[in-house]
Amino acid sequence: MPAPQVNGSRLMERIMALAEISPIPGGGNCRLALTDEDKLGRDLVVTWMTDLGLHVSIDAIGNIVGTWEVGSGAPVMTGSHIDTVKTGGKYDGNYGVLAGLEVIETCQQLGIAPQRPLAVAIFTDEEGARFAPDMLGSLVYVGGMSVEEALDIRAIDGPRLGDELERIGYAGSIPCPQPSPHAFVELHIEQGPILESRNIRIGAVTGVQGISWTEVTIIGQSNHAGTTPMNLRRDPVVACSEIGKFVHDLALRYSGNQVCTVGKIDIHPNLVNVVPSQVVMTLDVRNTDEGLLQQAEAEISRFIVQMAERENLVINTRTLSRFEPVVFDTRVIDIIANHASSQGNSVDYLPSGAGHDAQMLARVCPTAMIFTQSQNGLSHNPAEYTSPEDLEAGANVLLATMLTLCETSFD
Ligand code: HGY
Ligand code: MN
Ligand code: MN
Repeated sequence: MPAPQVNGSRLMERIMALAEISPIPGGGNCRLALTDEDKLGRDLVVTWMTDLGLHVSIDAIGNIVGTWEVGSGAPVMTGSHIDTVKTGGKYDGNYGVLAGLEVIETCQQLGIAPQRPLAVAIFTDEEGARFAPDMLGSLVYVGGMSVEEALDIRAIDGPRLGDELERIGYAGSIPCPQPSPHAFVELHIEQGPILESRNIRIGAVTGVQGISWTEVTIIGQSNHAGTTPMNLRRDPVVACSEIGKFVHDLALRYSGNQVCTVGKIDIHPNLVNVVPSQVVMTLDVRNTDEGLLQQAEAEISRFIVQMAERENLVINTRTLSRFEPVVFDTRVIDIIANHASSQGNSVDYLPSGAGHDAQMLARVCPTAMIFTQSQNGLSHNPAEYTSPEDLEAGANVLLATMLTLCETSFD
């Protein structure tokens, strides 16, 4: 009996329909977490879930779970996110959610009756771009942060998370942590260059690298740009520039999987003729090795103290996100790799450079991920692209993997 196949064009139709919500030039989307645009995306996918006859639940942090209530016991769950960064692509997160719906619709149409319920989750605020930390909804889902603490998080534009959840109508009543799924598998684009460079169609993901986000507030003294001699200045931009260069050079010095990014800089008062009074900048530091990540953090902290002393500044730091590297369950990884190759795909193993909701579900149940290629390794960019053939191939691996997980005991 040939393996069941998803309907690739139906999957693409849904991906393109969701991409119509808050499109940006270049073909991507801007649906920052808990904005009106995010609400519109949520409403559309909930409609699709309801049309499929799924039981739709919304929990206290706004996670949405659509469950096809067949079989018995804890569900096999897939899912991802549909919030985006400001310059997001069509596929980051969206693909994994919509492929989950495609898996269920395919089973329904082919009369496949899984032994366990199948669930598709939309986790709140995976990106962390508006409300840090990232993977917030799945973190709360598994009990890694209390609902109360999460609801009080402030957005970079000011609002309280709980108030935004109420405002968009997704403040659910189901408490967190939620019951653990039987197993979790997330389908996602790689968002990096590895699969394409190896000419591999499917990635069996071994884990997720460690993530360290820090907000650095550098306080100096505003002054006149024309009258203030250089030796009397307390200019926070000098420290900001040197910290930016330091973390870049550190990443090159560590090489390997070490990456460092300064993604956000806010200068106050941000005027041409005023020596700034304050700079707030962010550091995104990652490594697959926890020891090296801690070493990098320690070096950066020491350098920041030196900058404060040398430039006569006050520099405060605040951790926005800190997650250790995660290793996925080899039993799930093997199921993915076996299905991928038996379906005729080239397969390889790789860690994820990006954070994903799967890294949180891995705390509570057997979990792994499936990757498909990102053209030119591009992501968090409206030009993000994965071919329909690859998207369909990934969804077929997800279908087979979820059905096998339904029949797999992990005792
Ligand atoms: O930051 C990340 O790795 C993910 O996109 N939230
Ligand atoms: Mn993502
Ligand atoms: Mn992302």
